[in-house]
Amino acid sequence: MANEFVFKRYPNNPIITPKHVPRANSIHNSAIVKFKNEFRGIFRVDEIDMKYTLHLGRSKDGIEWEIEPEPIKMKSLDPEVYVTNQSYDPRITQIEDTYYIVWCNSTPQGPALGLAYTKDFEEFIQLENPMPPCNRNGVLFPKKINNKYALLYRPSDRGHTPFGDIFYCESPDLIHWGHHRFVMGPINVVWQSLKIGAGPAPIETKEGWLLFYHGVWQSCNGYLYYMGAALLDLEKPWKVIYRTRDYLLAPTEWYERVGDVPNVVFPSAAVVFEDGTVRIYYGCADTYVSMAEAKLSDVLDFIKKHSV
Ligand code: BMA
Repeated sequence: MANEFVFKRYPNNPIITPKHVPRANSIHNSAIVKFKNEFRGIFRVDEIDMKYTLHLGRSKDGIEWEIEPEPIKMKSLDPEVYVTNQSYDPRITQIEDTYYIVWCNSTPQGPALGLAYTKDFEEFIQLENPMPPCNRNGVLFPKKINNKYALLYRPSDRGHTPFGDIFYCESPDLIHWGHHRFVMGPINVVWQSLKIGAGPAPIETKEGWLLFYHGVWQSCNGYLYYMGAALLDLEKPWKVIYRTRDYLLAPTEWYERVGDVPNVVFPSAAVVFEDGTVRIYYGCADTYVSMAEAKLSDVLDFIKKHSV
């Protein structure tokens, strides 16, 4: 089965452009979930002073969006948690009736994960810093594993790192994190040979946790970002059962090729529908948000047939 037959891009991509927010330079790498009978999103908005912040978005169908012009103001139980005016690349995970957001703060000591929750997408409460800098691409699993909250993250450095591995850790209370395990790193397959990072919240399937991730390689003209997927063990998610050799999505369309950072597809949200469709929302060229859909069963078949 060819790649093109697994994920189909929405014909009217990109669904979000900078025009959605008056001060936006670009809107990309954003998190979207179903909420009641609607959709909610946390959007990464880079403004015209190039400050990047998180904005709330609301949608009835997941395609037409209204995005708040002002960034989300989170409340914090502890004034010492990372509070920065530069926040980016959120992921949302629903655990029971609570939506947890993990994102990356630009701190003077480097990129650092932030963690907050909301129950209504009106009030956002920021929790303890889950990890010291430098860290990116954090995302929670949608349920406790072995009775603990479980998080994927990627140690990094202060710049656009030429390395990146996915790690796993767990916590009894979302405050104390431990049991750190290596999950997977770059491999000798060009599009994922430099670094990788977790995408949307893992999806539970009978065959394992389905994890979409981005893989990066470096050409003579900079970094290129692709989407792959893996199946992780349900009980021990640091054990990789299958991992795609062939990519599932590559930057081939104009809106993925041309933008502030060319040649980037950056999966950051996945919504599963009752008919077995999985919809990926992904950042495009650090400028737009687009979506692509596939049958979950086709994705699982693809991963198994095209595994390393
Ligand atoms: C990464 C992050 C992402 C971005 C990507 C490509 O390091 O900064 O936000 O999409 O680079 O520029």
